[in-house]
Amino acid sequence: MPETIAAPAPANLIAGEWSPSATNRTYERVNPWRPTETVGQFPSSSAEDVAAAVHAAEQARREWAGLPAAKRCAFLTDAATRIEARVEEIAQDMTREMGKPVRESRMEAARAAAIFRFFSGEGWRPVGEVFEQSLTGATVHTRRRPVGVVALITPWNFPAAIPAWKTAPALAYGNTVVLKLAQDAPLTGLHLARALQEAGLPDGVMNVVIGRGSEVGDPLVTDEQVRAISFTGSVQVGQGVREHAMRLGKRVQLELGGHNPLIVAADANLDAAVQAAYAGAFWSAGQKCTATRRMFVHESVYDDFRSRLLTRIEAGHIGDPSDPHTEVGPIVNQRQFEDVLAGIERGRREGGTVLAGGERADPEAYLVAPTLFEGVGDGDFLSCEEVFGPVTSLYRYRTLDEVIERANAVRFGLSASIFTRGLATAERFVNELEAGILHVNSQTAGADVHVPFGGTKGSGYGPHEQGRAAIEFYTEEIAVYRDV
Ligand code: UN1
Repeated sequence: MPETIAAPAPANLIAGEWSPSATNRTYERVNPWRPTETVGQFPSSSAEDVAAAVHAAEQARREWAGLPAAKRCAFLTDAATRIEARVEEIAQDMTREMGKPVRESRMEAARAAAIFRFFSGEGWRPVGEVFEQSLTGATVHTRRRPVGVVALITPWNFPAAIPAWKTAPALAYGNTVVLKLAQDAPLTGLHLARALQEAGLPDGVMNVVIGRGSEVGDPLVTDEQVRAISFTGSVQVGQGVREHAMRLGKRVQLELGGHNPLIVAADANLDAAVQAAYAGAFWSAGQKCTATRRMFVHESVYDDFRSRLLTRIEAGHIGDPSDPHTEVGPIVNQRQFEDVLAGIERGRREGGTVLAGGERADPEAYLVAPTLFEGVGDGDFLSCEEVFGPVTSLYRYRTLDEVIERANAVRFGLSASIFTRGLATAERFVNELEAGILHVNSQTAGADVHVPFGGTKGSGYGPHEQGRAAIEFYTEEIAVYRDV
């Protein structure tokens, strides 16, 4: 085992070597809870680093694809064990670098290990189907083949889970990888790379590049040796990635924003609905694309729900993300923090009433108090655009027809949830809500590792991620006609 991997070096990983950026440029990442505290210096990579990483992945591609899947997956099993052993260390780094409350960081680090475990099992699954030729009865069979070099562009808000759920299937199905880690949270993803390194993954099979999207993203997407791009991030950047990819004839998968509704029906268990509303809107400071942005409450229970939610907000623990009781920590960086405050201001200007929060909650940290609006019009900014923070709005509704229509009246379709005890109500919601992930009596966020994940409408593009669904993106299916 090379000695250079003793610590998660704040470096790129190219062809099995931890290396600084080609220009030696670095940037400093600060802790969003205490922005005077530096988390580390990281490489500020450029097109040159991307070219080296892609080249390494291309060199490693044939040999890796030629290994039996079970052998490839043995590396994932080993890495899963290493990640499990370091859940606490990974969680602490995650909290320090991007401000996720440690209770959620721990769950996420454990989830990354579970994702590696799930995909390690893929080495033992069938790789095709058998058919009879229609005229002769001779055999036709299909086979899944890896796509080749894949680029994985990942965000800061799930810095363990998302790199894991792209990397693990990419490797399991025989692709080689260039993983771009988010500038705001590189340390967490480096733990995953280190675990794979220590498991003995052959050099060049997985490469990691850290840097700015504008400097690293474009050369990565346009490099002709990159055959497929999986991207999670903002709508605007995602659309640019898709345009480039389509023009160049590459496979592309996008996970973008959401504007997720929670519906509280007249017959809901209100206590459970309030807990889910709080968690969905405010945990991780609302920095999830699955966070609850709109809460539609039946008029008969509106006042009751509103006062219980305000009590819950009052009782919520906000502040230092390294405190295990904290539920709402800081916003990731100053720019995002200012965007969230600007979104709140716009909500006020357009006539919304702030029932709770609405302001900075700590003089040093990028902390925004859980913010609840009322009186926001359906066509207003807050009802349509994603403000990536702990900001949500309450709406009153009368009929199921009306609420389904209003819930669907956004360009996004990632997740949605309903609280009801009525089977018929739940059934209509399940049939008619336009979203990729529907919850009956649970919050809008959260995703199980073995279940397909992805949005509809403007929330995503291409095949879903996670579970066995991931095979669609990371393999190409071929048909083999066998005659004698
Ligand atoms: C979750 O809700 O646990 O970036 C996962 C995001 C989503 C992942 C959400 N792609 O917020």
